[in-house]
Amino acid sequence: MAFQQQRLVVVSNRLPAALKKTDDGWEVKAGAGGLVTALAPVLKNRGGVWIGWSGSSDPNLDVDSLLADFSSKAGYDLYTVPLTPEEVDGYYFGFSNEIIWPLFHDLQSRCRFHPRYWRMYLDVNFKFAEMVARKTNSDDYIWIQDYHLMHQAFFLKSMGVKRRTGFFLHIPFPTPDIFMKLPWRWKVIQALTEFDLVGFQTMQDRRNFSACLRRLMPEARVQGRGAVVTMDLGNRQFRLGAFPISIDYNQFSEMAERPEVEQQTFSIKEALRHRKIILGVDRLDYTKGIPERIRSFQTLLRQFPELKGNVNFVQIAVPSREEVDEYKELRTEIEQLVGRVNGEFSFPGWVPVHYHYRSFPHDELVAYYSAADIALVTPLKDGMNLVAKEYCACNTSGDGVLVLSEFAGAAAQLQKDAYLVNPYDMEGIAKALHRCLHWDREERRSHMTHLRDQVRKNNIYWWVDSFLQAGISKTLVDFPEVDT
Ligand code: GDG
Repeated sequence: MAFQQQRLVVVSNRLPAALKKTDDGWEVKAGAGGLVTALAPVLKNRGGVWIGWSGSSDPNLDVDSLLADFSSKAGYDLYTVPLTPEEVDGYYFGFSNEIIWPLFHDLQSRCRFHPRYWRMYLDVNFKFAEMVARKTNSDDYIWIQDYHLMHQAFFLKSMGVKRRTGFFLHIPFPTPDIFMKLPWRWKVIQALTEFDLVGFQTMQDRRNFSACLRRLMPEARVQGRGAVVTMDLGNRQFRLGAFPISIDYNQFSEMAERPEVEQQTFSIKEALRHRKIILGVDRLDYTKGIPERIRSFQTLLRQFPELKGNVNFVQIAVPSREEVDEYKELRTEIEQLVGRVNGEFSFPGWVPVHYHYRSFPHDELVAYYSAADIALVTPLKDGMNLVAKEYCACNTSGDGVLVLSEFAGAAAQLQKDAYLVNPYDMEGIAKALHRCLHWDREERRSHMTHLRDQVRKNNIYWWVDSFLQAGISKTLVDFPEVDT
């Protein structure tokens, strides 16, 4: 069966629909975040199945009928894996978010290696695999998403269920000196080798994985060259590839040109009195470098006082993992910092930092991207970072500048035309901002044109096709290296 026809089954921690309790009962909304933004248009286009958790652990809630309407509008089937509060606590908040998330972002001091988390992670992965086995058949292509579900192929095989499986890691893969700290390193690596294809965001992530694998399984040998290679373990083989995720370029670019969005863009600029706008957009997460970014803006105003009254920093922070203490503390830290910077510099008619702690409707977000003179995307480490690409797609004037962390996966593809910075270097970022604010129109346009071309060409559909081709085709042809 050609890869275009094979039924696609996406499996991820969360379904692309979020359930929210309101005064009138339950509301079903499309989920936020990179994964949903990336995959929803693809499944809608080709049809298929999405398996995941609904976000509710209420045993009395009839999740399936709540989701039926969403599913028929979305154009693909949804199947829910029910999870108890204990399972969510151990597998999601514990193993996924207190161990793998910080460790894979090189922040090992934030890890809590509780054995209970590991046991719950395995139990929940088994539960997911049982659902996959029940709802799919051997002609389907099973595409597992992200670090919550690294044991899917392992459990499917242990149940004797034959499926074609691919796994994509949305976050970075660390170097051996960091990965080896994981108490269950061998079992995690071994489970990943059970997939037919393991995909990473960048060549560097893929190289890190190969280095860890060779450390733990010295018999492993890489065969081939390019973005997709074969890993030979002696008795079996599997594929490894780098597939930088992207966005639906046309959707963003067209939305930015809709008259009502252009009106919003204009209103934002008017409200800020046509001062230069520097924009940050992130889930509120400690990997995104938000406090460091605010301090860099403070440094900019201190070092270049002529900018006072002429520039605004707008930070949109989308609430994320709000139940977790660390995220609550981060929110407080950011709010205090914003207060400090505004207290230091504001004068009547000018408040330097505009901070929004909420999720914006899609069209308003696009209007902000469109209005911004500079996107300041400075994660401490990031698998890819879709915000960087969305900014380019929305910059239809071609006048904007992307200032990008060298530790975002997106830097590998966009390094030639983005202004790369070290997110920890506040003076370096201040200098970069100052320089970009003074770039002439021609320079800005030339870089932005190249950035937009790159994102247009390597868009979300290109990403899906490259992954599925590597996962489903028998031979590996035409997979040039995707970045350096
Ligand atoms: C993970 C990896 C990787 C943000 N604010 C609003 C809003 N957003 C949307 C953006 C963007 C998404 O959230 C954030 O995506 P990122 O890629 O920046 O980050 P993560 O959520 O951490 O995603 C990351 C990604 O997976 C995909 O593989 O790139 O490295 O960490 O799409 O538009 N959306 C709306 N309102 C907002 O206020 N509607």
